[in-house]
Amino acid sequence: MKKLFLGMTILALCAFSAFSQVNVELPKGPVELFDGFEKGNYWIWAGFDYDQYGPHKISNGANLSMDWASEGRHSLELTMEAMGPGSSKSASWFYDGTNDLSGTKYLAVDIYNPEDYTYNIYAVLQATNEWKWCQPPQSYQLGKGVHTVVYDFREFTSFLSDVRRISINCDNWMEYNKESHIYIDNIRLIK
Ligand SMILES: [Ca+2]
Repeated sequence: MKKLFLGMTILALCAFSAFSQVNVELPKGPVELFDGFEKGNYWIWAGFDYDQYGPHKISNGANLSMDWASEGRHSLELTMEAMGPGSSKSASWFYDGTNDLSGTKYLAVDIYNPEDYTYNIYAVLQATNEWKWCQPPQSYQLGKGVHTVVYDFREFTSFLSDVRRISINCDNWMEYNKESHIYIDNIRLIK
């Protein structure tokens, strides 16, 4: 009986952790708002025309929204197609522009997932004429709820004076049978 109780407790804890919120403590350092989506939308979604960079993406929208915000009144709503058996299960939303992000050590983002699905979210910067791929090791499994995540770009310091693209990406291995969405807001640079 004791063993059964212990087993049930462990199961309950596992279930809790699967839906618990991810709140990464912000590293110390000056914080600068990069995009809070209050001054327009500069983000686009990778879709059919993105095939030259890899397989078809399931991202199909990037729109300003007032449904949720962690800073100001707007966030960016990122939408995805259903993830069927033949789907790439990979989505990407990006901001193209030449930015001097010198001195940036970390990128912090608030993410709201209203769905009953878990998403694997990571960030990538591409820099210089060579579009060097700068991908930090962090990747977060985000269940339903509001999360704050931090990506560590310290190993790419020498490239950050000439950033050409900032992308938020979602890779999943499960099959989700309906279109879904997440929201991002308050993208901060920590220097
Ligand atoms: Ca905002």
